[in-house]
Amino acid sequence: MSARTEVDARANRIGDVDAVVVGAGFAGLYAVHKLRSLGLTVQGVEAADGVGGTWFWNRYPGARCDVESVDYSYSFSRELEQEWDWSEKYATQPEILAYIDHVADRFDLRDRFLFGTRVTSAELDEDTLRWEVRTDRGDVLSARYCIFATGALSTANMPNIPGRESFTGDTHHTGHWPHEGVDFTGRRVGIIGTGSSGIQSIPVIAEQADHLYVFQRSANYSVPAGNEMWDDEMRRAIKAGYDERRRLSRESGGGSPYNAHPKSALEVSEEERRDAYETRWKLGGVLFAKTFPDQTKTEAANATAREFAENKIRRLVDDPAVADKLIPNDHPIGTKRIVTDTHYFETYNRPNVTLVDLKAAPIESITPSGITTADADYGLDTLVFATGFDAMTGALDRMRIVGRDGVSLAEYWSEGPKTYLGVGVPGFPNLFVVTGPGSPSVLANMVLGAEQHVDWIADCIEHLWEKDYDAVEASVPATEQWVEHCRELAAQTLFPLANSWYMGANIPGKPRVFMPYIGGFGAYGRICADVAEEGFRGFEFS
Ligand code: N01
Repeated sequence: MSARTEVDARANRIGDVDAVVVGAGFAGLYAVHKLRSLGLTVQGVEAADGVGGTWFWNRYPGARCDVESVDYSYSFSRELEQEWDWSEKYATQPEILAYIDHVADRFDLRDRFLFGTRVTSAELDEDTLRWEVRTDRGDVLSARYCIFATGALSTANMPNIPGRESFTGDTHHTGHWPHEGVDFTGRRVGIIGTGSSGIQSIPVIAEQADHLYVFQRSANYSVPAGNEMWDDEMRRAIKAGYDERRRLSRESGGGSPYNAHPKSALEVSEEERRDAYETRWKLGGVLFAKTFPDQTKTEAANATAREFAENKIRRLVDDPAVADKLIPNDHPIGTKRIVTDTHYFETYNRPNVTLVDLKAAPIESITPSGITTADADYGLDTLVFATGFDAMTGALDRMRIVGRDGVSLAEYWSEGPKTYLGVGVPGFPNLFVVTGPGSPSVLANMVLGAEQHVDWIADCIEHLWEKDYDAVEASVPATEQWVEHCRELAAQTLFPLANSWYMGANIPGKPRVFMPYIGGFGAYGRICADVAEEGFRGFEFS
């Protein structure tokens, strides 16, 4: 029986709890564990039929994490660290989901969740300062605290291409991949999108499909993962080194135990620069963006990294005309998330793969039998949308979250998300966002980020109890200052130049604002700790 069927059979949950946690991904599971350990009554609610969050949904072929498995794992339990064996450097989606399933069972978290159940609204009762939370299954919960662990990349973006619904073949979005998998054998497959999801799945689909057409609007930078299988000796070394790895990660810019070369890219000799890039390239993946500290800060430094990456792409792709199209020319390298790939560029050397350049000839429509661009018709049996997400705010905006004076979160954020520390929002007392906009979030290791946020939220709730307060709320001045601080930090970088999902640029009509905090994971952690130490400076208590 699926969780959804069980939900249909269950009675609606109606009643009072201390906290509602929305989402059963890494963040939500840890929030339930942590708050329960403080003695709170907690109700988790999860739209999916199981735990895992992004790793529950994104089952497309080739899906892996671009943070090393050993780092992209919980640090709150030494026993868990020691008992779990990662099999490779960059874990696949099934292995990460198995890990999350293990955590849910080991810490007995599953029965705290309503699965197959979507929160539709959360409304503040201004008299009692409690939240009334409603779900699509008819549950009505009253909670003192609402913790939104709804993920930064959880709301799939389906572009409104004319004729989309008319296609008579199979259609899939990478973010909602069927559990039973998709067989591409003998099929003419089209894939729209060359972000991380597209670039990870393209080589695997190409191996199966009769022909794969890649519909690329913008080329993307990608660095090979350099993946490795771990043997027992390596696993022993990893387990012995966890403490130091975590310490370095917490102090780092991105939540992994790596720091940039100590000098500017322009300060070093050409040879030293090339060696540094080569070392990072071999290390694999997204960390290439942080080889030098100024790499995403000045165009001149960035140009050196671009040149290095371009040469690599040219060496990997046989046809120079195809290589030209695969080299990005519209954004500084690293200002869109660099993809971590496995044999991506080489895939274009296969005879059964065609790169369709949508900059040269845009899609005009999707037809019953395929895709029509400005200069050709492509007959397709299967269409894959690797078109990304309404990032960081999408999941929150889609719920009706109503705070003081009847103002909804979507209204309050209509010109871009405004938070204090990415965790609190003025007018929304006792509502906490985990790894929300205004925190390092997607720019850092999301698992350590979630732990840091949840621990901080738990400390804040304990502070409320100690002082005998009912509610905590981000103040307007502290929020305005924080939003401005985040904006200033972003303006000192090249990130605002890219039409990225960090900027909301991938969603028509979304305000163009750089959403995460870019001051670094370590710096952010220190700010949060200072705020807490100073009696939660910038928050108001009632
Ligand atoms: O989504 P994306 P994603 N017509 O937004 C194209 C994380 N992640 O799912 O760039 C044609 O990056 C769009 O084109 P353009 C990771 O943080 C991590 O791939 O807008 N094309 C783009 O090419 C990542 O950054 C992992 O011109 C259209 C693509 O679709 C984030 O999730 C794996 C279009 C969307 O790329 C998002 O990645 C997967 C249209 N109408 C994801 N609309 C790992 O851990 C959109 N596109 C490795």
